[in-house]
Amino acid sequence: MNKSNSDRKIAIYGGSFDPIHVGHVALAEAAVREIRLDKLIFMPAYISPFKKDLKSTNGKDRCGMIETVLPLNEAFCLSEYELKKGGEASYTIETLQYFDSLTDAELYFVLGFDSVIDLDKWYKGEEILRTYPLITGRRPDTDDSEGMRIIESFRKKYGANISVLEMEPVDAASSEIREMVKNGEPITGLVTEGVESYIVEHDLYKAKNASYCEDIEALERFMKDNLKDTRYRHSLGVEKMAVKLAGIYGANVDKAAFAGRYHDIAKCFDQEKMDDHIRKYSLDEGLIGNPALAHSKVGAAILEHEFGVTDNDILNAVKYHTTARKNMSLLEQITFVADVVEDNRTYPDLKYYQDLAASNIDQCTLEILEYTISDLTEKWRRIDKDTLQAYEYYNNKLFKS
Ligand code: DGI
Ligand code: FE
Ligand code: FE
Repeated sequence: MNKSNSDRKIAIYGGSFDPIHVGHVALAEAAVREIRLDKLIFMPAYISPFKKDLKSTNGKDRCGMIETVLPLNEAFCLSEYELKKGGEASYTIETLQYFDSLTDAELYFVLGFDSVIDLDKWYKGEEILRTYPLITGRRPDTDDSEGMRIIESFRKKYGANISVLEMEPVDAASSEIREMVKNGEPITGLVTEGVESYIVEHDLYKAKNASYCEDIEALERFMKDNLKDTRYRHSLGVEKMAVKLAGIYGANVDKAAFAGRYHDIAKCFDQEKMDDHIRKYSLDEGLIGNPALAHSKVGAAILEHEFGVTDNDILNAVKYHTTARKNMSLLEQITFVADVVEDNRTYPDLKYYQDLAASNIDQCTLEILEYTISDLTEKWRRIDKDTLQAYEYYNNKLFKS
């Protein structure tokens, strides 16, 4: 239907969005801005679960990631039309015809540059080219003369209306992002912060052997059953912050995520349960009656004995996350610091400590210890020997030369 006289413009942006990355968002924003779209509908494609070679994320999570970018632009919205339709028959031409029949607006189709130049090979691709105005983007710094030549030939041959928007160079590809997450490499900058958090919180793209315990599902259940809501959110916040710091300082991102996520696994035990575990695992008797101090030691013991965690660095990161100790490993230090500076914390100097954590982790460690010691002193509570030794150690490390 030719509706080029319509004053409303709607676009459908199709793709796998596995995950949606900054390149997708940049193209969507440019399309809204330059074509003056009233609405841009992200349309994640249905991917058959039988395509076993293409291990793809389920539709729910791909939508969940898209949802986090919707607030970036008033025109953005999401449709589950193709996902709900499912099956083999999810052809673009049918989606476009369906939406076209629903609206008086002029309907555009947004797609990546590489997809446009392939379009005549799609099912009824020629009809798409003849019928619907297309929007794509190109990076000004790449040689795409071959692609532009093909686009020009589509214009001549089919009268195709193709807008090629000049884009900021963004180096993001979903397949590479999945691979990076799997390898424990940071993806900051390649996806928006919201998508990055979503990937961490939903454990997407992880190789199953990248987990460090025998039964990750059982551990997840244990965590959900034993932590209050705010403590659960705090744990995810520590995981996210630990991943960020691991990226900055070159620690193993997967181990940082694991230690961060499960560091407080025993935090919500009542005193009786805590004390039972101290006896059961023959931990220091001095911990009895002191759950604030015991939860880190008990947590490490549970991870080791009930969930088969064998990695000593992870176990020590959990064990010393409350007190710290002298000469911590990078992972221990990251866990200790991430616990205090994660995003859900609400004390007034949070931003200061977050910046310090990212720029000088030793000094951040020292300042946290300094605060802990003065706070405990004020409250007349006993200060653990590891805390005191850690303070002395990091003080010497920073100020003695
Ligand atoms: O578990 P979180 O609340 O996330 O944080 P955390 O594991 O650092 O625990 C904080 C609590 O631990 C807080 O109540 C103070 C206490 N704490 C930290 N270091 C010491 C300590 N308590 C004693 N008695 N001695 C310490 O050296
Ligand atoms: Fe803790
Ligand atoms: Fe904590």
